[in-house]
Amino acid sequence: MRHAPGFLAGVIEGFYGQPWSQAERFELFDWMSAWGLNTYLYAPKDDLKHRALWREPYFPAEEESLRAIIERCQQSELRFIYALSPGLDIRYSQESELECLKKRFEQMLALGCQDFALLFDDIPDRMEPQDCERWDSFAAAQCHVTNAIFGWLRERNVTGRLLFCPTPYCDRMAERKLGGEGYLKTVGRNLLPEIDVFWTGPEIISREIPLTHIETITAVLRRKPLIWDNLHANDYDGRRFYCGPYSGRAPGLRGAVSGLLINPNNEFPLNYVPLRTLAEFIYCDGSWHARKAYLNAMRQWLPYFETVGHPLTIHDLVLLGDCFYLPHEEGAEAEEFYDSTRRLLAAEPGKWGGQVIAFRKRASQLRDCCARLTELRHRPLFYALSRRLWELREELDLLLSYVRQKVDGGTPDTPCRSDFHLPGTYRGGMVPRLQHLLTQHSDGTFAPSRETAAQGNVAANLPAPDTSA
Ligand code: GDL
Repeated sequence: MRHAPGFLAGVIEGFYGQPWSQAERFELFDWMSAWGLNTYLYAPKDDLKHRALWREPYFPAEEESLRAIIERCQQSELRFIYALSPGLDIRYSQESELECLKKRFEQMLALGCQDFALLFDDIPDRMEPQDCERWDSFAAAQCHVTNAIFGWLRERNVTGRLLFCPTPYCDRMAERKLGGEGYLKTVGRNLLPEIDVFWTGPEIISREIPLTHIETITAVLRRKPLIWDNLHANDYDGRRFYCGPYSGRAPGLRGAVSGLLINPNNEFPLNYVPLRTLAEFIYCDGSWHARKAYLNAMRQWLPYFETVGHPLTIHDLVLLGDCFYLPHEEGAEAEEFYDSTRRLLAAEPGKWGGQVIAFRKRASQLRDCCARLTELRHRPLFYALSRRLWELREELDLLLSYVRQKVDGGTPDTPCRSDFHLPGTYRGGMVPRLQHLLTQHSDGTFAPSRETAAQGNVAANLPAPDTSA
């Protein structure tokens, strides 16, 4: 499938946490140019000079590494877009602030950069009193600054793109009136039509991006949105990663937006399948089969899993990948394993019968797979996986041991213990304790967990403190 000229397809380095290394970026560019992706957006949230210190110029060494990225993109015929996020503390009405933006962009122009972005996501949605005197809305102030930068770039004969990320960048935020009443309408009206506007869909992490949803936002923004896709981003949950396929989007989306850029996992080596399947989605004819694309991409990823010992099979890799699939769903094999294990544990051990054999086989396959991956030759890939594999293996060991004790250990109500899962070191710490205080229901609402509530009842039944003294 051919795309409109100027259609942006590619990757945003736009997550919180440690930015990718130069070597990782160069490998990314190799993948992208081999697969037909055309755009890389530099926007690592925790590069201090991208956000917190946006006014400070780059040091020469930093310039050199940016120059190398730009040159590498040029050699690979990729569009390099440089993003700056001044929104944490910019004073929109001060000329000196505009000068700081220009200074930074000037520095980037000198390094060969031609395309830019101004991002106003994840910032406090209020302005300084002087700004409020000049503009009646946050959106108007941001549009003013962005339009001014656009004009300034054009005066320098820069023909590249300028992208803008609004403060409410998904439906949910707009519904909550983030950025103030009518924010997006003001952007639609005030922002110059040549400037692209980012949008993440119905949610920050959108399970689906329906076409009807895009039609509505296109009317408001008065332009096709540019999708900033967080489907595979994992910066918000350090225990997970997502190696499932690009999914929940229909091929018709491609014609309805000005581009599709994904902001994927922090750990670069874990992004093979997300990026490979995105590229396939970009070029597919007819309908899109996410699972089929996933299985194909997994086969291509398998050679990265060479070990110093017993090799991993594609079945092992798919089972493992299914445990770290997508934010809203496990892959089919992991889901099936979970369901059958849950059913097994819910039943009386005396009635387990043949299910135990099936459970042991599957759990052991997955457990052995985690163990074998410690012998990966590709160490960066192993290091990216290792904490998650450790955790998965630990849970599987416990389940296997529980089932073994119930089957072999005398009466069904003999308590189960494990010397490797002891209170304090197993699932311990402040974060899990805090996590247990509230429970989330399937409709998204929160309430005190059963344990928390039970403690409340105990407290409520205690005799009133003696205040007579
Ligand atoms: C966000 C941030 C992004 C982050 C992602 C996932 C946008 C526009 N901004 O809200 O930097 O990686 O969520 O946590 O998506």
